Amino acid sequence: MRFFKGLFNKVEQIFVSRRKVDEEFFEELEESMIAADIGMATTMKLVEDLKYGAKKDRITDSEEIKERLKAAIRDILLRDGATVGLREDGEAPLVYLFVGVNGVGKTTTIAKLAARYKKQGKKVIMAAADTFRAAAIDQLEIWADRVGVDIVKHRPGADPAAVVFDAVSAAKARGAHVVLADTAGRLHNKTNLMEELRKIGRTVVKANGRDADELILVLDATTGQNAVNQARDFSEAVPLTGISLSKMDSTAKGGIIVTVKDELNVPVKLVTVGEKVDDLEDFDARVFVDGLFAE
Ligand SMILES: Nc1nc2c(ncn2[C@@H]2O[C@H](COP(=O)(O)OP(=O)(O)O)[C@@H](O)[C@H]2O)c(=O)[nH]1
Ligand SMILES: [Mg+2]
Repeated sequence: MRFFKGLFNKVEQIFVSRRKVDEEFFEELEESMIAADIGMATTMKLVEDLKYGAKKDRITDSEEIKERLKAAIRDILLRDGATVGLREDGEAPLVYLFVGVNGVGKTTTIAKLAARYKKQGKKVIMAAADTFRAAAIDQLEIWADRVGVDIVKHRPGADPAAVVFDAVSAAKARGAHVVLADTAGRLHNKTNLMEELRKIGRTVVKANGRDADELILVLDATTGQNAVNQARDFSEAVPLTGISLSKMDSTAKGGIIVTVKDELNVPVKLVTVGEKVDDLEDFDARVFVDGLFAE
């Protein structure tokens, strides 16, 4: 995972510039963590624990604090078991739904995943279930052509659940490995959107005999706390199984990975690191933590 180099630079600098462990040190540490997009609640909790431990164990060397912070972040990310990448062990077809607000990277993430599976010799079907905007269907179709996979689409304004039903049926008929469903990022209002996503979820059960194998919320890493708020909204409405974090090439703040896991218990499973079709990586929490503050 090349993306995380430098993600916590600001936090790391605290340990270089301030060796003495005192009140001011903890204040600066707290500021740097919030600046790195680790949310307020998670930051406060981590820093409080570090402060308490430092006092109790009479720690004077910030190097020791650094190791403890790393361990605490590891605990958060590995809590409840950490999987690497998407769940791929179900019987075909696997159904992956991608949700998230407009512009976060849903369609391109689907294209990248489609290209990956195609390369592995797997048959992919895209479902154009963002029927709210005609352009969204066109955009997914362009990607399907470019990558060379099938797409199931209806007319703009059609029922997105029906698109997903047809895509799953087509996947069964054609022996496809995976259905990648794009969904709308915005409807007339939020309640409509969430109700529509729930309906799509029920349709997957009807069509495939089980829940979607993954319900992935796509977030734009460059939007910081906004992304955390989106994660909260979506996780309250639908049973998210993971997060795909986009545009990690455009941000030096990786704290959101820690925050969504800590506050919402939703793991990051994928990250995208650019606009090219192979700019997609599985997120591995162990490798990520080991690389944090690497010299
Ligand atoms: N730099 C960068 N741009 C990205 C990444 N992922 C998506 N984008 C760009 O973000 C914009 C929105 O992406 P799109 O997939 O259309 O978002 P959607 O509205 O959620 O479907 C497009 O211009 C993408 O090329 C990424 O990992 N890095
Ligand atoms: Mg889109």
